[in-house]
Amino acid sequence: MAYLYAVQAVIYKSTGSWYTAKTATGELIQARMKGIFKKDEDITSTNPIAVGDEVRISLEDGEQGTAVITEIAERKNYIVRSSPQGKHKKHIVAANLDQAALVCTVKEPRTSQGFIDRFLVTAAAYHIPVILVFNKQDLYKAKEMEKFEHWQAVYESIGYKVLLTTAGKGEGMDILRDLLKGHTTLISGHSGVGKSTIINQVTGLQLKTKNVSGWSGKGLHTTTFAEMFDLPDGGRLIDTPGVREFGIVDIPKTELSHYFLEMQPYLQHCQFNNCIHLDEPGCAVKEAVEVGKIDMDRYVSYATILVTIEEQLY
Ligand SMILES: Nc1nc2c(ncn2[C@@H]2O[C@H](COP(=O)(O)OP(=O)(O)O)[C@@H](O)[C@H]2O)c(=O)[nH]1
Ligand SMILES: [Mg+2]
Ligand SMILES: [Zn+2]
Repeated sequence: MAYLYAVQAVIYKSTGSWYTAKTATGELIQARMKGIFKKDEDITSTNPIAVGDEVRISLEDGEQGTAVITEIAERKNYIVRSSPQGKHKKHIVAANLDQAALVCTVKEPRTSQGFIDRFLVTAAAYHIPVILVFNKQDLYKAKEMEKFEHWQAVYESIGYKVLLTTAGKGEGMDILRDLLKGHTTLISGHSGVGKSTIINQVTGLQLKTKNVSGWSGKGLHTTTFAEMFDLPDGGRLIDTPGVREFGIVDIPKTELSHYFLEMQPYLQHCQFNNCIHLDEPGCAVKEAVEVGKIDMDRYVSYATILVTIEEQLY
């Protein structure tokens, strides 16, 4: 088979064996991989190409406008979760991100702090800044507002941006648009929190949104594949439907505290330099928790994540 010509493109969608690639001129081309080709040596992932990847494609002669992916550019970064094909295999969710927006809700469905903190750890490990978008403000009564304000204080003091929005009514979208402009942003969060509603607001698209299923309070999944969308004023959004959690991969126990950013100033003051801040004497992190300089719930998240890390892997 002969190839017509080769061009650079960016992967906008992956549905398993076919990829939607967008060229610099904005043309969408269906592309696939042929055979096995070299990819980043240090990644043992179950998917060699992910949304956000920059690739080189060759148009296929005789085929109907389809192309073959011949090269993948080195990734600036990528975010992974453990693969459905095995706990110790990685699945790349998206590549080449500038930042992530985690959409949270205090109500319908309730996002747990554990979920938020696991996401923040993964993002910090990949040096990806995070915006926490608390959506569905219209549903918050005094109790939920109190919860939000507490989280806002905690996360802003660590250095995260925190927004309060009612995407359903377009409220808070201007600030969000400003933060998204010109960047590639991964948008994540539980199903039903309003990701598609937010994407529709900021892109002008009309993606399907889904009612939160009544009895469980958990959302239903509408789509399962990651997909990238262009923003009207420049920049892109990557939707990751169906991704409930990102795995804490590649983080040794002794390094987890580095990704709880507010713990960093205390780390060098622990008595033991391999302190994991659990039961060790002279632990500066635990002292900071005791005097309220580190939020107790954040420490609980830390300890909870710590015990899930399997030491023998490192
Ligand atoms: N009350 C309220 N409902 C919202 C808001 N934003 C989205 N929703 C609703 O929440 C449900 C789930 O939204 P969707 O965008 O599909 O969430 P996704 O699963 O995260 O993509 C839909 O019924 C939306 O209409 C909001 O700001 N307030
Ligand atoms: Mg959705
Ligand atoms: Zn310590």
